Amino acid sequence: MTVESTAARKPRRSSGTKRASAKRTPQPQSSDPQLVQLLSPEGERVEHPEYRIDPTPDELRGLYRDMVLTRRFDAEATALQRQGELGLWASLLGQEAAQIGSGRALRDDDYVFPTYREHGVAWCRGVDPTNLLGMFRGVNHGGWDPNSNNFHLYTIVIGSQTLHATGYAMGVAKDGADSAVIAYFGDGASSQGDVAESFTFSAVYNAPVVFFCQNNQWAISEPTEKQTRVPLYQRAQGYGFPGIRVDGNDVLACLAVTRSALERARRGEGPTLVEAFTYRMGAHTTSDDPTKYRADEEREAWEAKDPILRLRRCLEREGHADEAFFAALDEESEALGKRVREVVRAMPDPDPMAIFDHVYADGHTLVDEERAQFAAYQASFVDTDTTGTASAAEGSK
Ligand SMILES: Cc1ncc(C[n+]2csc(CCOP(=O)(O)OP(=O)(O)O)c2C)c(N)n1
Ligand SMILES: [Mg+2]
Repeated sequence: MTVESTAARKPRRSSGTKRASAKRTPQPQSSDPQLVQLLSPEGERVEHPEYRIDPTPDELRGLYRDMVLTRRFDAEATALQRQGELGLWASLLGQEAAQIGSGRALRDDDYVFPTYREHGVAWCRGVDPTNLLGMFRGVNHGGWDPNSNNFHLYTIVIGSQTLHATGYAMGVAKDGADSAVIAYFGDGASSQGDVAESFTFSAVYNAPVVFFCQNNQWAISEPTEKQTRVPLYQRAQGYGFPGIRVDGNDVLACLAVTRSALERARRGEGPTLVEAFTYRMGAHTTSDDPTKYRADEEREAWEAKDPILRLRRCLEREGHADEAFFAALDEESEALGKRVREVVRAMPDPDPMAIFDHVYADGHTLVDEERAQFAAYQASFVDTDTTGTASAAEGSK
């Protein structure tokens, strides 16, 4: 060993010392035994020692229909944002299997705590897709009654819904009910303290909750390597509950794994972390431009694993769907797009003063003051001056 290399290996304390650059977290391959897969990207069934599923042809076609209609709805919402009808949209493109598979594993009495991207899960819960758009159009603060479909409102504060889900699940257990709770969150959210606290509480209190992490590889422009040094599903071990990684582009595997985790919760065996390994094929939201931070080849590689194409290949391979089925579904998709467009455009603007309602149950002097100020401001836009003298707008300055 040369003198130079010994010196280079000595730890130095100077603040200017450069640290070794971070290693990339190994990415699993489709053939990874730790990745549960029941359908290959070519649409062939894959055997798994622990997870099996035997859907009828009708159920297979149903899952396909769910994914196609969800994607069509999502594309329409993206277009509506581009046309100025929505302020923002967070597309689920590429994540249809993770959402439909897990969503169809739920029972009606189970309760869902979503992020802002769970349009496919909302679909499975029976929430009218047009209701998802009110908040993105800025005409309401939610758009549906969470208790009508056991589907909580979209949550933008990253990771916070895992705490809501945990608390709710602890309540379910206290009630002695046998329903389960599922919390959706992303790879980026896994770095939040709220998620760590949820893991601790749910484990210690044996709460009937499934943590469903859609690892879509990106948290806006931050790759998963910036969130973790170990595969995310392995985090569960440190909290004392099982973690499982599933091919998030395989709807059958997502259905089987989520169903099993929910059953475990119902049996009183506590939480499970499911990491659905998938890919966000679109932008983070319509405000984002992923070409600034990721290579086209990455997206192209994932296109070959498209969740919808995969199930279509399976349906065709096994002879469960013919051209008439696909043509009818195309028609249904177009009708959905048309309905979404018409309903959104007809959404009435809210009364601007309504923002002050429901801040406090019994009113508050500060809110009353702000309401009066805002009312005066609104009135300042009313053109009451027809004589050419001072207008209301000037008077309010
Ligand atoms: C507490 C909090 N911090 C930051 C943000 C801004 N933010 C919005 S989305 C996002 C990334 C979330 O990434 P991930 O959890 O992987 O979910 P994905 O958007 O990929 O579905 C961030 C940082 C936020 N909404 N809330
Ligand atoms: Mg993400």
